[in-house]
Amino acid sequence: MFKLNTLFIVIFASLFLQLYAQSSKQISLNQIGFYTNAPKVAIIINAPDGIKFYVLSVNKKDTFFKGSLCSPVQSLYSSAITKNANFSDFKKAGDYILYVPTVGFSYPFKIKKNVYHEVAKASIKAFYFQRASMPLEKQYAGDWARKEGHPDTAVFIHASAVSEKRAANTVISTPGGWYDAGDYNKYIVNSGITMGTMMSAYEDFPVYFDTLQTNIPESADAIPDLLNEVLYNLRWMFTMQDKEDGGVYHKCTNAKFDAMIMPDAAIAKRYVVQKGTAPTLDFVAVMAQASRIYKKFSPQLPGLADSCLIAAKLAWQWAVKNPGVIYDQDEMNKNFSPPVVTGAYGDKNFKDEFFWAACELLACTSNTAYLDTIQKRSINEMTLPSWSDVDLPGCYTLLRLRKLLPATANVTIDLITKKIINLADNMIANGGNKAFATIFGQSKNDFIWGSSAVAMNESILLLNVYLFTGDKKYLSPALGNIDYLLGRNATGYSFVTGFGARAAMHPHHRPSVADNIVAPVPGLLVGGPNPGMQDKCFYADTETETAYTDDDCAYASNEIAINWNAPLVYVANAIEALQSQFLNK
Ligand code: G3I
Ligand code: 9MR
Repeated sequence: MFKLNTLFIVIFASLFLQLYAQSSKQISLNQIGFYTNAPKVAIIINAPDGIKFYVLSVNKKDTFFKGSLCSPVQSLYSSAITKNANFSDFKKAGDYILYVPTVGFSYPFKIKKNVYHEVAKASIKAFYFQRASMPLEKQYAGDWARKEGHPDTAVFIHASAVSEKRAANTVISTPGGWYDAGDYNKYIVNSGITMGTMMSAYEDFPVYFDTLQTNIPESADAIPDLLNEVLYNLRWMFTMQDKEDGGVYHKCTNAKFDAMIMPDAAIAKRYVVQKGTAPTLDFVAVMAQASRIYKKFSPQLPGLADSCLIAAKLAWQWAVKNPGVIYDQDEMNKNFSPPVVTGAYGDKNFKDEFFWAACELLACTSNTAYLDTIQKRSINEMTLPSWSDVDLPGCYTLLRLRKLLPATANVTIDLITKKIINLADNMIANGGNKAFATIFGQSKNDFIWGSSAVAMNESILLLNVYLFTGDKKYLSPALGNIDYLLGRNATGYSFVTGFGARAAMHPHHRPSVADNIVAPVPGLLVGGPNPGMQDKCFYADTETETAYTDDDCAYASNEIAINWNAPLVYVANAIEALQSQFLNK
């Protein structure tokens, strides 16, 4: 009888557990985990009143922590009503799940040191997976090994890009570099902000990066892997400058986007199109910053730093002579053939590009001629960086290298410092988006095409302000946006492929779609919620903060892009470098 009863209880218990075996989508939390001493919050969506939450072992046998849910909050950007489960006081390293009676179990998560080490490394490795003009070998690429795509050794001068020595259809060679995104084109403007962000990560955390290995073909050399990766794109950028006059072509591209095919199958004719002020100035900034950074590696890379600076100065001269050359693709297509309909990256305001380029040049030449341009730029309202907005990267450089700059720059730098601190303080002043306990998402305007990168650029700002003020109040909000990306958001997805039990599986990324491998290429940051939904795909959820669909059709919310991955590289690695602030002593 006793045995029968026990059997009955076991069967009943296992049925009960199976009922809840599937993790509840109502529990949004960072699906990777937390540092021991960091804030730890899960968000329970539409939970009944008066219930508690429990932190359990993954096998659900042991209960480690019990707490009450906070009062409900109506989200401002969706119909979700959320309750906060705060278990920051629980600091024991291990593997756990959260249990909320009547709601269910969360995805598993860890509490430990180095908790973001793998995602931080993968965010850099993602750039290796984006490399054009070389095969990805199994020993580095694992399951995602693939053939070489786009040698780009025979690229045509488009009719829009004709110059005295380069008639239409002249062939040039512009190999290497990273594919921009889910498409296979290579755009200088977007490379600009991407490279600036990656190199700034190195400049801010050199000791950390000097030993970080990502298992790429260059890993055995004496150069840190982050800089090996950056160098791959830098060498491509060199080839996009016309050495005759210093101007830089806007992009190396097909006329039309490829189908969803592998790189080696994408063999459409490639062009470089019109030179422009934006690509040329972004090129200046990147080359100047590179000349500074790679100088340290002159024995391994003889002449590189000098070549970068020469290229930067030549490009600067072109931009000064051609200060207003916009890239207006529609206009271009009225005048030249074939029409080019790939990504436009068509900025029209170059004040910030002049500023950034001048900052980087000042920082490596100390030539006060550049200070003029810097001082002329009156930045009324600081805005987060994006492909078209590059004031802040310039500001970060001035602040970072302040001690090395001419004293005449001090007044300007003081002013900029105040404005940046102000921007950061405003960002954290009201506690951010209360429904998800993140700084990101407090404004409707955060949810743009590539919103994930807005979150990461906010964190970069906060981390920079921490670096130059030493004030720790900026750290937890910066970390909170990592929680957002890894699952504590209104969609419940982790937006980093390969990381988290419910991570994006179907990014708009041609190799991931075409390679016949179930898992997407790992370490890629998808764009995230974008109520614009310009792709016109089917979205089951369409509210501001839920307008995301894990479908490879959805390029407006589920594409990946180098300028989004780069701020993830900065933040995930910076946080790992600074983690002692979040660990129990
Ligand atoms: O600037 C306006 C702003 O004033 C307005 O409030 C807001 C309202 O939606 O729109 C803003 O413009 C947006 C612009 O990005 C700047 O953020 C446009 O709506 C939006 O359509 C535009 O999206 C860009 C998209 O290309 C389409 O051109 C994305 O920023 C950009 O990241 C994306 O980049 C593509 C490349 O073209 C091709 N390769 C893939 C890559 C990623 O999707
Ligand atoms: O694949 C393209 C993606 O990289 C771009 O971000 C996006 C917007 O420019 O366009 C995608 O290409 C689509 C094209 O614009 C319209 N036809 C469908 C294409 C997607 O397969």
